[in-house]
Amino acid sequence: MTDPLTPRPEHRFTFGLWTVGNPGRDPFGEPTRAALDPVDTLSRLAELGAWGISLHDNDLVPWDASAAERDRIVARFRQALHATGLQVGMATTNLFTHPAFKDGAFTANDRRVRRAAIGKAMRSIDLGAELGARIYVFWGGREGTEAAVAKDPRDALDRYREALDVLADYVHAQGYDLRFAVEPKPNEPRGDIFLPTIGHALHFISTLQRPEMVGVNPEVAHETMAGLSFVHGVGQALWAGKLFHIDLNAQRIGRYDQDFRFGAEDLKEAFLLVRLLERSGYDGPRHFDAHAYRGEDAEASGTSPAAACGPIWRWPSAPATSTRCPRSPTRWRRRRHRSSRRPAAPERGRPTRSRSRPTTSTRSRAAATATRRSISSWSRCSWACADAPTPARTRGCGARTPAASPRTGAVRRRGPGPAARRGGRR
Ligand SMILES: [Mn+2]
Repeated sequence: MTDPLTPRPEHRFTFGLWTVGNPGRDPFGEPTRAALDPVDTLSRLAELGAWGISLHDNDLVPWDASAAERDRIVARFRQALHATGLQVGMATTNLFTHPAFKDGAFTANDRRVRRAAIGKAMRSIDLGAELGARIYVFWGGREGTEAAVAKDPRDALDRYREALDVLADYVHAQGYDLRFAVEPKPNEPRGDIFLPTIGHALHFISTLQRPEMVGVNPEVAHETMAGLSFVHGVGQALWAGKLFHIDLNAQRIGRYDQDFRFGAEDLKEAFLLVRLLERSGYDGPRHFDAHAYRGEDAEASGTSPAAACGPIWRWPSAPATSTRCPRSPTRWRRRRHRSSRRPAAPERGRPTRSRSRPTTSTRSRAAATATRRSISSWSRCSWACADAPTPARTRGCGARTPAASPRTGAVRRRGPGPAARRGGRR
């Protein structure tokens, strides 16, 4: 008889390619071990009963790969997915490693960088859709400041919102079955990051043009860094019908981003989180964003997936698919029965409430046209634009985008923003 605590694909455990394949680099030290081939990672995860993987564009396709190389790499990876039966649970864009993003991506003060970031995100969204991802995460690691005078937070939020609006329109125009999830974090690598907590992100989402297709991807470590209760944050996201994805790991309050294994710190909070997710009927990926220790190989570093997820690996999970609880079969069945009579949890379907959509009904036709134009120009925008040495090269990149603010260079939507609706800026 199969051990009910042995992980199986129906438990929906997923791992980031960047976690299992983490080479052990940290801010003070170079890598301690060789990088793993993503295809090898797939076979190992499949053996261990994982459901899927997640990836940044550059976890799979190197930064400087040619179009032909990219196609070759993606074809080989797709073949491995097919062979192992693993799914891509989530995809995202690396908008933080390249020096061009030193001042941010969507919120950078340099308009060329903002356009290049949107172009890179579009190509990465294409990759995610091609690999079958249904969730697309936005972690704005570089969207912030060290010197607060360098960036008015209101301008940054305008730019951030515009980028997500354009990308949501792009997904819609391409007909992709993809929803967005914003991942909050208070700091690191920036001194302060915009959208620092789940609550900030939930409000920001309510100002978007397509709020129904955007939710959150909260991470244990990120909320805990800020000293907040992760369970309460996740609870509010569930309550709002916005828990689209979740990043599981562990963290001590007030420290740097430790990314320990889930359950490695504060077991009570970990238990309460699992209890909340199970009771809520959350059926998205159970995604581990824990980094392996800095050992020299898989054994020493806990790079092996079983070690990377710790106690949660034995999480019985998904009552609907568990046949019995080894400790108390009767009670387990009773709980399943009760939960099956409950109305569907809000995150199971698309959100039904529409009162949090202040912009859509008031948005002018002109603004819609401007956004459509932006898509067509930005989607042609090449990454090279960010490093373009001459104005002549940049003119071809986003030349038809909406007018920029003469003061800040921020590209604004026509029509009133939230600040104007509140009575204007002072
Ligand atoms: Mn994360």
